[in-house]
Amino acid sequence: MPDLTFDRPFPALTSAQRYHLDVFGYVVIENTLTSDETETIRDALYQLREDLNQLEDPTEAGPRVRGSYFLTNKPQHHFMGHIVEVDPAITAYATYPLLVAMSEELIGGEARIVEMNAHINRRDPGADFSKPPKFGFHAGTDIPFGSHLKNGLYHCNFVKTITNLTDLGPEDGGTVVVAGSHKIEAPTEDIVAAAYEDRSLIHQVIAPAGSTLLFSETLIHATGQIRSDKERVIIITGYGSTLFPYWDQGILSKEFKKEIPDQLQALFHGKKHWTRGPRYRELKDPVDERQFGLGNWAERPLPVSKS
Ligand SMILES: O=C(O)CCC(=O)C(=O)O
Repeated sequence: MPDLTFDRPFPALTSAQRYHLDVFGYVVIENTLTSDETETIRDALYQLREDLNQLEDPTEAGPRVRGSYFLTNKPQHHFMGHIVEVDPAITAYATYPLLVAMSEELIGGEARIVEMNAHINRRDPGADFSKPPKFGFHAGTDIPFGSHLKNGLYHCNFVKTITNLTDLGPEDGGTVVVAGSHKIEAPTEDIVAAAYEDRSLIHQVIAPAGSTLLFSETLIHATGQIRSDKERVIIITGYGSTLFPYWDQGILSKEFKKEIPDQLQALFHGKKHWTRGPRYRELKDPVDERQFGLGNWAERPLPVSKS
């Protein structure tokens, strides 16, 4: 009997979105969240920052707030780790059928959550705006291990969704990527040097609040430079193939574990075996147009039987 799972669209991307993803290693889907959902998640993150700021030791070693802690704690930058059980709206984001399905489409198989965090950041007071910016470019997995092709389409076993909860104009520090680097097996520093030589190779997220960047972790990426007066808030879920372990300090509380319904077990815990639930499309396959709202994470409907 197949493992119990929950209903989600497939394919989740249009052919054009899938093509963009293949060519550049990323795609931005605007307005995956409504403005109310965006505000609710943003408020939950502001509250988390406030709660963490009350702690004597808000680091990984400290007592934590519902599992979360500061990875970076500077006046201009709060990076909050392991936020998955901080607030039901945040858990709903991690289990949002549309985003899970988009990630699975890029993985080429069933997904599990491997990482969840958020950044709230402002312009760096020490930044030198007289020169073109340098970024903290990195990738999360290497091309030979992370990638495979099926039906001519690119797949990666570690992917991320980053949703901006504030509007991102050109000066507002949207994530930057070296376009197409998910397929270039040259040393990262050589690719980055080429991109600094021709900055049109560096693409930056510019999108209204509530939009989602989906990318493969083979793609070289970084935080953009904030030049405006605006604060940026983003929420990130990392998804991997179900046979992968959790990436960082992802210890779920006993109370939270008890709340996870059967159909979300694999999404939270992965699987102990190697049946990774392949999910493949062809480029021409039409998008599944069913609408899946953010909804209530503990009540995700089961798949509709096709018989
Ligand atoms: O801050 C950002 O926009 C990018 C975050 C990032 O580099 C990551 O999640 O690996």
